[in-house]
Amino acid sequence: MYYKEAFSKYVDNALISQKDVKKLYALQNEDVLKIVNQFVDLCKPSKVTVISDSKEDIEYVKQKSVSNQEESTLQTEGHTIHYDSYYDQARDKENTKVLIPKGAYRSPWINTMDRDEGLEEILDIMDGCMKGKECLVRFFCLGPLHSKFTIGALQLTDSFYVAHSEDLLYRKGYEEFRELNGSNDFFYFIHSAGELVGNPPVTKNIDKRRIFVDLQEGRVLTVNNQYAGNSLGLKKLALRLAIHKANNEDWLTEHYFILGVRPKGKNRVTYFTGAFPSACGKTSTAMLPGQLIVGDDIAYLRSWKDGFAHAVNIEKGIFGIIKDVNAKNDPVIYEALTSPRELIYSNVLVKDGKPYWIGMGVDHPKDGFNHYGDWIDGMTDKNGNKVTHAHPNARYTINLMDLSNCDPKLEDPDGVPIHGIFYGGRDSDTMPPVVESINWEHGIFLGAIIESETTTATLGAVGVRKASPMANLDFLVVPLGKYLKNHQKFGHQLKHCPQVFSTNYFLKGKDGNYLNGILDKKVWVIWAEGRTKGDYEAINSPIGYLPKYEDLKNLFKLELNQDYSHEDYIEQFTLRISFLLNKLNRMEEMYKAEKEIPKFFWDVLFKQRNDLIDMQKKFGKEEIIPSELSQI
Ligand code: SPV
Ligand code: MN
Repeated sequence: MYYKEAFSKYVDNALISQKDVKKLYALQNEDVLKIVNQFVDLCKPSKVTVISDSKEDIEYVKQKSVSNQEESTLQTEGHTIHYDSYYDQARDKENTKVLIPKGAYRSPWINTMDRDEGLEEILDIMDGCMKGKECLVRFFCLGPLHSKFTIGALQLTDSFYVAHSEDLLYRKGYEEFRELNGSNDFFYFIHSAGELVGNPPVTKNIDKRRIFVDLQEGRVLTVNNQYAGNSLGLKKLALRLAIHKANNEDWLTEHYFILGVRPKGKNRVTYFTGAFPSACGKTSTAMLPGQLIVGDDIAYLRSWKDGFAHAVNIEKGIFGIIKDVNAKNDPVIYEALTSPRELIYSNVLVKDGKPYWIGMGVDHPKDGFNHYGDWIDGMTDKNGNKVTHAHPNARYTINLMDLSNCDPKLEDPDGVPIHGIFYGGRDSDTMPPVVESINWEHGIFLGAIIESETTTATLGAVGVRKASPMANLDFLVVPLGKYLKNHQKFGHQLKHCPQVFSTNYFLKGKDGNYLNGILDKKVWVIWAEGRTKGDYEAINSPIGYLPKYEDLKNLFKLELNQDYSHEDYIEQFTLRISFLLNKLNRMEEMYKAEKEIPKFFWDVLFKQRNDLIDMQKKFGKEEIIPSELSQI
C-alpha cells in the first residue's frame, strides 16, 4: 500500500506498535492512512496509539485519562473530575472560523476566513503541537450503528479526556469504518490541547486557540483548547460539517433534542424535536417528568418511507450544564449524578473527593479545588472578578442510557417518527407561552424568529434580545437563505409534515413577575402533542393557532393537578400588538442583511404585519384578548 513506507518507519522509530499499524491496515482505507500520516508528521507526537472497539482499548483510554492527571477520581465509584483552563470554559466563538475559498459568498452571520490563509495559520500552530505526547487515533459513529443516518468520524487527539468523553457520548465506530469499504465518506477531526501547564494539566497558550472548520475536506482542526465544545470533534464541530452536508443533500442536521411525549390516560408515545437557545428551557423540556428522552442536543432528520421525518440522536450521552441541577427540580439527573457509574464532572468544586456545583441545593464548603485551582470563598481572579465555587458553565458527561427516562429507541437505526417541532425563545413581553404554526412555511418562520433575552448567567447587559434562527446561528456554515430553503424543501418531501410550535416560558406580567410556573411547560407540550393527534381545537390568530381555555384548564388539572384560572389564561394569551410588530421589525432588519432569503419568509412576515395592523385598527387598541380573536 502507498503509505507502507511511512508506517514501517514509524514502527522502526518505536512511534507506533506493529499491532496498532495492523489495526489501521485492517480498515483497508487509504484515506485514513493518509490523514494519520499527514497529521502525525505535522503534530510530531512521541507515541501513536490506535484504539479499536475492544474493551481493553477503551479501558486503556479511561485509565490513562486518570494516570496522566487529565482526570482525577472522586469518592463515588466511576466518577472523575476534569478541569479546563480558567480561560477555556466555553465555546470560543471568535476563534471558531469557517474556511471559505476565495471569491465564495460570505454570510454576515458566519465567522469566516479565507481558506488558504486559515490553513496556513493553523497548520503552522499545529506544527509540533503534540511533542512529547501520545496521539490517540479513534473511530466513532455519528448516529446509531448500521443506520442510513450515520456518518463515520475519525478523531486524532492528544487528550485522553477528550477521547474518554467521546466514549461516553458517541458510539464506537472502528467496525463501522471497516464496513466503509475504503470510502472517504467520513468526517475527521484533529485536536491538540497544545502545550500543557500545571497540575491538573491545562492548555497554556490560550491566545493561540484556534478552531477552523474546513468544509471542503469535511474536517475540523482544533488546537490549544480542552473545553468539550471546542475540543470534541463529534459535538459542535461535527454539527457544523453535517449542516453543510445536509444542506447540500436532502436532509436536516439540527441543534434539536428528541423527546417522546406520553400524555396521561392515552396509551401512546409521540415524538417531538426541539431547538432552544441557551437558557431557554431546552434540557428541562427534553427531561420533562413522565416523558421519554431520546436526545438532548443534536439530531439528524431524514424523510422516511412511512411519509414522516425520522430523527436520530447523533450522540448516546449528555454533556449537560450542571448548574441548578438539584434533587427537587431534576430528580432523574440528580439521582444519576450521585450514584456509582462512569461519569465525568468538569469545572466544579471538589472537597474530600466530593463535587459541589452552583444551584445544587446543598451547602458547599468554603474552600476546596476548582477551575481556578486552590479555592477559598470570596477570592478574586487577576482581573478582580469573584471566582465562584464552580463555573456557571460547569458540566457533567454521562451515558444517556444511565437515565431512567431514556428511550431504548435511542439505538433504533430507523430513528423515531417526528410529529412536531418546538422552537423556544426567551422574551419577557412579546410571544405567548405556546403558538402553533399554520403550515410548514409558517413553522420555519417561527423557528427563524427565535430570540432570547440575555440573563444574568451570561456576561454583558441583561435583557438584550439575541436572535438565533433554530438556535443554530452559532453553528451555521451555509448562508441563512440556503438553510431556510433547505428546511422548506425538506418539508415538501414529507407526506406527514411535523406541526411546529413556538414556546416562551418567560413571559412576564405588568408587575414584572413571570406569568408561568416552572412546570407549566408540561401543559404546553402535552397540548401540542394533542394538536398533532387532532384532540383539540384552536383559535386562529395573525401569529398562529392559540390554545382554548377549556383544554388548558383540563390539562393543568390532569397533568399538574392544578387549577388554571381564566384570568391567567387571558393575561398569558393576549396578543400584545405593538410588541409583536416591533419583533417583526427587528426580524426584517436582520434578514435584510442576508442575500437570497426565500420569498416564503417575507410572505409570512408581511402578512403577519398587515394582519396585526388591521386588527389594531379594527379594535382600536394594542391588546387583543383571545375571545376577541375568535371574532376575526
Ligand atoms: C451548547 O452550548 O449548545 C452545548 C454545549 O450544547 S457545547 O458543547 O459547548 O456546545
Ligand atoms: Mn447544544
